[in-house]
Amino acid sequence: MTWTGLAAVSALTVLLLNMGAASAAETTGGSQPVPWQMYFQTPADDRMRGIVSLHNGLLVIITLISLFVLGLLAYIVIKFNSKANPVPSATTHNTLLEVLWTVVPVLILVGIAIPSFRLLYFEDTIPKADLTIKAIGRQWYWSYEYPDNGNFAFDSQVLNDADAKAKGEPRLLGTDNHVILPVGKTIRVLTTGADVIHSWALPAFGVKIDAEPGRINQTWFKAEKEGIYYGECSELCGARHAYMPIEVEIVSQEKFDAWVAEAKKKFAQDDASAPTRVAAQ
Ligand SMILES: [Cu+2]
Repeated sequence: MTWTGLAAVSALTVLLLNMGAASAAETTGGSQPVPWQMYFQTPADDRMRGIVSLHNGLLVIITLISLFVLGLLAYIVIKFNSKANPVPSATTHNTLLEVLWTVVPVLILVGIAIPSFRLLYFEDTIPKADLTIKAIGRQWYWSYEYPDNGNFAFDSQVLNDADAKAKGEPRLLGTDNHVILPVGKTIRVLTTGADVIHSWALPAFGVKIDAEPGRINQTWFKAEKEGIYYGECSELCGARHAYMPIEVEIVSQEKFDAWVAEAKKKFAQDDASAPTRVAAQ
């Protein structure tokens, strides 16, 4: 197979996978998994777009390398088996070949490392945050605190199937109280665990960060479109690990302000300095 052929196969693979993703794409914002989905959820910010494009690039590179190695193996098996080549060559060294098979892989790895590190530092460097929230992983639900908006806090529990259906929420992803955040703002998310290690993950924003007891981790994202985005606890944390979804609704600043005013009353606490609440179950 020629190099053009190999490139065509790789491009086709990427195209097919992307078509799968595109069919699940929504123009209005919001994101959740769909049945039989094999590719990423539609990216909702620069961070996730960066992850997807790095993935697509790597897919082309590893496909080409795999096909190249497979081709070499097939060539050797056919050309140099004992029937076709009864008297093997006694050659042991080839300086040019040895330099090439060292230098070329190094160059490929450096080529991969550059965009990879660029993305890593983009994710790691938190821009000046407009708003901070804190997500606390518990066995087995999430609690949220809004320190910038009056320090109210609430628990977010999974809906049972009947309630989810009644509220029009996806099964095992909808929650009774969900996170609401403004669109177009840099949101800093602090995470911690109250008991064991959990992980706060929101695939459309490329966010996945451990929530560890005794430690605060931080990450960020910036939503471009209003809508409801779903995620799940992504660190195996116990018996009901599968039942602690993450539901984040992105709304306009006005709607957010109105919700904050309401939430301050709804989730008012006796002692603002002790936002940790007792489990509802
Ligand atoms: Cu968990």
